[in-house]
Amino acid sequence: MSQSQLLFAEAQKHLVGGVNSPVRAFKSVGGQPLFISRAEGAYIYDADGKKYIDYVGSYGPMILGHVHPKVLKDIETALVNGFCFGASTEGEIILAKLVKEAFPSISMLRFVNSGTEAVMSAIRLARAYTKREKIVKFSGCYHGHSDFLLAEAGSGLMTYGLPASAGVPEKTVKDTLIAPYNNIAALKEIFEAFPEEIAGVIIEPVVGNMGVVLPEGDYLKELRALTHTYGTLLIFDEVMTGFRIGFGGVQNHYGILPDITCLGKVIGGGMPVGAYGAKKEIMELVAPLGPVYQAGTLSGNPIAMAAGIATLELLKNPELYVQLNTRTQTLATGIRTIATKYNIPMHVAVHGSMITPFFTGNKVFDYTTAKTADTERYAKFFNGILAQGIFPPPSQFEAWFVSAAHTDQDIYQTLEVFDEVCKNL
Ligand code: KE4
Repeated sequence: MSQSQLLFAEAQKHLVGGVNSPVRAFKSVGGQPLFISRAEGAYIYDADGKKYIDYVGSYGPMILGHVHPKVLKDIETALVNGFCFGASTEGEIILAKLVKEAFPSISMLRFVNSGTEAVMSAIRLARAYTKREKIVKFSGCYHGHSDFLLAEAGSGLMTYGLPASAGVPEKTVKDTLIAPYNNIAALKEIFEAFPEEIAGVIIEPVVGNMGVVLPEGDYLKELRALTHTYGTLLIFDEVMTGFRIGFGGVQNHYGILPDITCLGKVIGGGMPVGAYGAKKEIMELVAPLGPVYQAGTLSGNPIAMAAGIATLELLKNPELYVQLNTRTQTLATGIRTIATKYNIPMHVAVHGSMITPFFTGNKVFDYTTAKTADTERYAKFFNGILAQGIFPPPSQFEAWFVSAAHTDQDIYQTLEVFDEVCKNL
């Protein structure tokens, strides 16, 4: 047995499913989950010392690559000054200013410890600000595991949410309405049905959690106009997309400003950080200024702030994004070429340094089309490339992440393995 297998066997005795987050269990691709011993740059090493080119990147945070020397140094410097105080530190101000510099729609923000916390707080804030209770989310979008967002579309036209998880009471999601992504007509119907009841519309403006799915045409512009018309707050969940295409988010790239932005992943540089922010008029409702309660023992943790500051300061280099996004496009072009060469139906979607190869001949523009992907074929592909030292997400419906540490040689080597595996897929 490999070390990963031995560790997984032991882990299953103590940790649910042997993991601390379900996707890591490799359930949808089969086989044994990897246990990682260390990582550096674009590479991770499993418990048996096997090296992989990493396209999981901790599901987004590791945009600079693992153990970036500057980030490491700044974390070490912070560590000797104390781990956490339950009191404010200058680092929280510095990181907040960097986030505001990147996101002009944010004039005030609050740090939390995860994307889930950021989104949960943003929804509470939207409900308090509008004095309304209904929220709209989109099929296939994931916003963390707070109860009222673990909702999926019911059958038929009515779009009331049904619990997407055991333990979520029906009444908890009765105010969660579900619309298809990239379908403005469906959203208009919801607004016409509940013209004065919707507190917020929350969306992954570019979706990462179906795999990468891009907004079509003027979808985001129409979404913004519709929410303005009905006095509903537009919440961009940029936990994954934040800093993924440039020093900012989808909102900068498409020029559509939301009312509230949720962030996570990259802003912590690998340490646990989430954030939500908006213009002052909205954020001033949050305690201690206003009646919206939200708190957190480790929020603004000085070590996490140091990691986030070092990361964002390094990301203020436009050349880094030109190189990173170009390499991602090279990977995408290479995958498409290989798929065509072997007549494998494939839709490859790219947003900055996020990429997903969907094993389907359909164009993927929403959850229904995403689900036409051949997950068995993806599983075979995944296990084939994993065996040859390439580590992508163990699910067809995730984004792959390229980092600034990936070299042209890494991309070339990845495509060589793809060709080898796709030959017999
Ligand atoms: P966390 O609570 O996991 O920090 O963030 C939740 C979240 C919120 N919003 C978006 C757009 C997200 O992508 C996420 C978390 N993303 C998943 C990847 N599909 C994290 C991986 C995992 O759950 O282990």
